[in-house]
Amino acid sequence: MTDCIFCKIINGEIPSYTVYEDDVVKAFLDISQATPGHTLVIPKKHVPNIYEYDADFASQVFARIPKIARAIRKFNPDIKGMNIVNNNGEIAYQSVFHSHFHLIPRYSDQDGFS
Ligand code: DGP
Repeated sequence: MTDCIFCKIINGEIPSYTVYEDDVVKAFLDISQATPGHTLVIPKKHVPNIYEYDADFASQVFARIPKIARAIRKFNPDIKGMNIVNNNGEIAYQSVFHSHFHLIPRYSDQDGFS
């Protein structure tokens, strides 16, 4: 999709810090880090939200999330937990309309993210 920020990140028009990439998803650091290591996992195919996932697409995308979560956790032993968040629709605080999953590492109960 030509006007989509995340499609531009996938095709390299907008730079990003890549955490993981394969033929189905790309994972990169969120520009606005809720906590250090805050990563977005996005499908390479442009879909605006979760309602557009069929079962096969969902299984491909979802299967990759635990692997990426483990890699982030392994990278920093101070990570004590992780929130995984997926916003759908403006009312649910979605601001980029290319489906994505926030992987937000948690360090302590005072890491500034609630
Ligand atoms: P959401 O509110 O759930 O739609 O989250 C969108 C996230 O996308 C938000 O945390 C900021 C991030 N974001 C927006 N533009 C860019 C960008 O150009 N680069 C990166 N790395 N992240 C972006």
